[in-house]
Amino acid sequence: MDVSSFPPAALGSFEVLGACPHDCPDTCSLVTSVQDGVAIKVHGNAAHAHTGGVLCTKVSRYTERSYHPERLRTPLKRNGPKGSGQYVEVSWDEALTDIAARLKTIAARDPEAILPYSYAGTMGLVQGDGMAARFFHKLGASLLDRTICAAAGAAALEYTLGGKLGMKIERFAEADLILIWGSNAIASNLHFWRHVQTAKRGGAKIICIDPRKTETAEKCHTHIALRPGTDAALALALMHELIRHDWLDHGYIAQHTLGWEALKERALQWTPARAAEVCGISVEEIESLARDYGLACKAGKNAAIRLNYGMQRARGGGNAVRAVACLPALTGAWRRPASGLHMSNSGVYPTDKATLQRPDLLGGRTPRTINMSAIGDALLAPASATFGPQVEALVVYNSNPVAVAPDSGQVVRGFMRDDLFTVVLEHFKTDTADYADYILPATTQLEHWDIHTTYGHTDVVLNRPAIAPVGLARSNTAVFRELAARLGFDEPCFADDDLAMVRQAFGDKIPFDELLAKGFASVAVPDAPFANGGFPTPSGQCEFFSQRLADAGQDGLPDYLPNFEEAKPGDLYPLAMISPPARNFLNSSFVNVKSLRDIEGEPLLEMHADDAAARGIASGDTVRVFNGRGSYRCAVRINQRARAGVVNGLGVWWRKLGLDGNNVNELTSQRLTDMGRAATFYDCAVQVERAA
Ligand SMILES: Nc1nc2c(c(=O)[nH]1)N[C@H]1C(S)=C(S)[C@@H](COP(=O)(O)OP(=O)(O)OC[C@H]3O[C@@H](n4cnc5c(=O)[nH]c(N)nc54)[C@H](O)[C@@H]3O)O[C@H]1N2
Ligand SMILES: Nc1nc2c(c(=O)[nH]1)N[C@H]1C(S)=C(S)[C@@H](COP(=O)(O)OP(=O)(O)OC[C@H]3O[C@@H](n4cnc5c(=O)[nH]c(N)nc54)[C@H](O)[C@@H]3O)O[C@H]1N2
Ligand code: SF4
Ligand SMILES: [Mo]
Repeated sequence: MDVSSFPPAALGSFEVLGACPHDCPDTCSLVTSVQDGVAIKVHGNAAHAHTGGVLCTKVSRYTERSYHPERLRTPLKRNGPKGSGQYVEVSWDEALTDIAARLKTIAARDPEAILPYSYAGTMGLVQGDGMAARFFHKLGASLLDRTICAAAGAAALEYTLGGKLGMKIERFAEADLILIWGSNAIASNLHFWRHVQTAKRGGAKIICIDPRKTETAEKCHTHIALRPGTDAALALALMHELIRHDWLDHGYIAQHTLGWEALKERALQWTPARAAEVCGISVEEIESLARDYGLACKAGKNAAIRLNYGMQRARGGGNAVRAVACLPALTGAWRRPASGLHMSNSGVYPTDKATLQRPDLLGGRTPRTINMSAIGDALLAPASATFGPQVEALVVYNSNPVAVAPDSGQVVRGFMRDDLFTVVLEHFKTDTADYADYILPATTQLEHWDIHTTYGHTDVVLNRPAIAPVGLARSNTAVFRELAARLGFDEPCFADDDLAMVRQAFGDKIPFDELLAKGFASVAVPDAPFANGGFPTPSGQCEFFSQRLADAGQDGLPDYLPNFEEAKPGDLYPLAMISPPARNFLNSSFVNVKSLRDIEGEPLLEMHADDAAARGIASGDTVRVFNGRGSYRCAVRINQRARAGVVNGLGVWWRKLGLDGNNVNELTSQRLTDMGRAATFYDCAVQVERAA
């Protein structure tokens, strides 16, 4: 196949295979229909089993996003106060020359005063941290701790199972019992939901554990609406019941686990009554869940847990994931391929990060690491012996921190600093772009090469350009290549083109011809990875007790850690607020696509009828949601989705579309989780009142 024929010639109709770039476990294989150089429609690839020819609503509107009238088409330079959104068009040459000069001056003083900030706007290995990582490594810039999403769960899984590995997602179709724990699959993991439906048709029982009655919870047989941040208590009480009824696999425990006696002692302190109190649910709900799970496992049936990120965005998120991840080893559920647990399989890929990202270009330097989940504090921190130099320059790509990072009042104060030089590579004038000194127009997935791994299934998916760049947009790689040239970086890797980098991602570990021909290729992963133990932990066992955690001064056993902000009745801020994503947005992406925004309506707080009545609030009222960090006004909807004591502020709206020019992250905090130094978005106490 002639790879130089992408994007296809200007005239004629073509179908181009691509990959969905978004931060979603499904990583769909896309087919873009192109007519005379214009992308007409993006479809799901029917030949890719995980995609099954179906895309979510968001990405089936991808052309609406790519050709959006507000798409950035030229580089822009700020000519008004920070945050005013006033810009003038400049040439690429002018922008890049000035940016290179500014970075060079700062780097000459101290390269660690420069901070790259990026996340998963695209999950592509090349447009993500490919050329950008090479550039910042060579520069010696500060490193970024990429903790905003999954770091607590990832660390917890690593401590317990040894890595991000678990059941194959397609095996859920054969399960007899599925626990969907901390996941709104219909919204955020649609292709997994197909397997749940298959299992359900085959007679499986489906149980959802989620404080919110989501569209997923509604379609399950049972919904357990626990209080946010209490999953570890629930999991320990389940262990209590498994022990009490002897629904255990003693052979598996003896052969393949570490710390059983200590865990048993801990779990026996967690009676269902005690956990029910903590979780705000009934003893019967706990006993019945334990019976379903314990009896299924004891009978050798397939009991599968889909553990997702909802539970780990609170103080004890790592402990919660550890507690749940112990369950399949206690019951021997790991023995069968359609049984066990899946959180992420992203650990299976043989990605050649050393070649892609070139950490060797650091040349022995060890720059400090700045935590992206506390970017507000980092931008406002003065130089000090512990912090290092003040951040003088920020280069943002693939992320919209002003909207998505916690405690956005503080984030905005940081971005407002007049002495901070900010460059934002973007598709749109996002909330973050409004604070940039330069905004550089970036290509979308339809316009560049890339290659993708995923955290849901176990294939590699190739993305090839379907159309030429819109306007003067340039790929992230092109920008960092140009900046490298202007800074005189002459290592050959800075001249690699995107296709060369796509090939470097896996070298010969994935047959590139197959990728080119089909658009995807599978990685060999064992069915039932822990059927015979073989956990990639230091002990080779499933580590109920973790010596590594104990050495780090933490509890070696999983335990329940109350939220930082417990939100008890009578407290100044007595309501717990969670802010899970709206179904038709992807974090803050797609909020500006009108057809999708119209489905979501407006920024919204869901509230239980009792909490509303106590405050004289009626559905449709405008309410003020507030705590010590800030205040946010939006419409309220009183419905069954919210449990008593918990409000749901669906995210992540663009601040500039909010009633007061802000969003729900005005209220969330920068405090970090027990493991992984991750964000605690769902550990947030608020008060709500009717707004005037
Ligand atoms: N449509 C859509 N899809 C997405 C995204 C999106 O924004 N929109 N985001 C993508 C990204 S970046 C990610 S990380 C994933 C996230 O997807 P998930 O891993 O599913 O995580 P969340 O959506 O954060 O939360 C999932 C569910 O957990 C619930 N939850 C909140 N707190 C708790 C708790 O303490 N315990 C329990 N048991 N449940 C709790 C929430 O109510 C929510 O329904 O989805 C991806 N897919
Ligand atoms: N309150 C609350 N806040 C949350 C969450 C929550 O559940 N509640 N979820 C958190 C989670 S899980 C996550 S992962 C983070 C996500 O935070 P982000 O990773 O920042 O995700 P997005 O908001 O989708 O912003 C991605 C941006 O990247 C841009 N982009 C996409 N592709 C490209 C490209 O090729 N080049 C360039 N230059 N730009 C590109 C998009 O236009 C978009 O503006 O948000 C977190 N924030
Ligand atoms: S966002 Fe997820 S479900 Fe939607 S197309 Fe992309 S990978 Fe598929
Ligand atoms: Mo995420």
